Amino acid sequence: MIPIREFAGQYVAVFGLGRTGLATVRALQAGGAKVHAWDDNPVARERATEQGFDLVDINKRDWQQYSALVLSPGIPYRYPEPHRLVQMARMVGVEVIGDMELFARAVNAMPEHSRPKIIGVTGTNGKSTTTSLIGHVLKKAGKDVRVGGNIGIGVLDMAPLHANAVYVLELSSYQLDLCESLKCDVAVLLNVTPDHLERHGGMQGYINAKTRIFDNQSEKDLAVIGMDTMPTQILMAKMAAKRHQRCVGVSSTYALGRGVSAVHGRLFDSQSGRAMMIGDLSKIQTLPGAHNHQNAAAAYAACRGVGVDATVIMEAMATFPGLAHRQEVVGKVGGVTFVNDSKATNGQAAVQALKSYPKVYWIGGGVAKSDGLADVRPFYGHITKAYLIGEAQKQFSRELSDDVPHMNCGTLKRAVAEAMHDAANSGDEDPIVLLSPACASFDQFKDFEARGDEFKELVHGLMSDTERLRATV
Ligand code: UMA
Repeated sequence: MIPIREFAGQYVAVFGLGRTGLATVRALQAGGAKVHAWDDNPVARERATEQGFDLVDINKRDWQQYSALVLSPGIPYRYPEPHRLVQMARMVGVEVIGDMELFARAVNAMPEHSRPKIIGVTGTNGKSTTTSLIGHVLKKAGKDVRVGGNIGIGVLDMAPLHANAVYVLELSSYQLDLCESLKCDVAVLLNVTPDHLERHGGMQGYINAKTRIFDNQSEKDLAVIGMDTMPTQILMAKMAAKRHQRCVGVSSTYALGRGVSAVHGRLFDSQSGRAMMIGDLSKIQTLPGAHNHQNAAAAYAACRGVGVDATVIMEAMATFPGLAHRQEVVGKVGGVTFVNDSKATNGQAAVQALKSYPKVYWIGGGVAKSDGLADVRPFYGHITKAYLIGEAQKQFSRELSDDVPHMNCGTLKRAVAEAMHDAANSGDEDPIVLLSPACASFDQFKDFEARGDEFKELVHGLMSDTERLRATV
């Protein structure tokens, strides 16, 4: 845990008692603050009380006493409209910040020579893979590395700060919105496509939140920018012209004259102006598809940025174990391979998985994003049949129309059973059932992890003993 001493002896309100909130309460209390913690949800309050946290209903308190309101990222801050307690804090001039801001201030309060290094990673898609890949490479390179943030570990729950540590932080647009002082030695922006627009008042607000990752960087710092989406290309042109920091473009679409490119899976470093072949990413099974090659190019640039040798990076990448819920191969049942890509909560993310397989039995649905299947449409040809679940099934059924054979299954359980039946009887060589829902999960599950876990359980339930043993080895 990272104790936060900035508010020692002062009252601080912490709102939201999920992973962020609970870690924040512990860190503030360890630093001597008087914390009033609250959550709108009685279940979350009960859970916190059971864990020994004292709660105070901040709705009923005098807000003049608080030095800050620390808000969890999932709670509306600006749009669609600020939560009532955010409005209350603003009315009385109490600053509203997130856990990343507390972390950033704690780092900035250290003498410059003893600060740890910070690598921040954001983007619409691929940030967890890239964050975890950077962490893996740095660990293999012998660094004292800590991985956290949006990837599932509240930043203040990470090991204490010290000079030789490297913090690799996955940063969501929500977290960046609540943070002003973070200075990343290396900041990675992978891509920007429409997502979470309701929380940022539209696309420009979303882009603004993402680009905050580069705020406070100096000429000694490095910005790694994915060149495969239009907003990031525009940003690269603007930032390179301003020269506040060194900028490196990375791509798996273009062979960049200067930058890091993955061309048909082969990784080239042309940062010096001369292209050097670094290795072949297509041989790494846990990084399938062009999107993962761009993630790897970004991870390579970030690790080079903190001084790791190119050969060491490539060797370490080859041993990357991959991430749960991202194109995770669950196993084979009667010749049918099941792939869990539950993390694909929007159309763009589902496209990345669909691109990797020419023919799949596709399970999709949940709570659709505003653009539904618009991104998926060009890849309809990769879907042999679709099995639809959740709230979105009627909408997706209309969108797929006569172009893709499909059935409304309602539940994941039925979708898995139907897809298994069709795939096993298809006569296809190596048929694949892919869960890559292009939707949020919260109509039927707690989160995408719970959805992916249920998928894996259902698949394990279909396996014979021998297959189950093979899947767990
Ligand atoms: N709450 C209220 N009132 C509200 C809304 C929420 O009291 O109006 C309470 C809820 O009852 C709940 C708590 O706030 O108890 C939840 O807070 P939260 O949604 O911020 O969730 P945390 O558990 O703190 O998790 C957050 C991130 N979640 C979100 O941003 C939605 C996690 O990212 C992150 O791993 C964690 O902090 C640690 O940093 C998850 C995520 O889905 C993976 N992120 C989004 C994404 O990747 O697309 C941004």
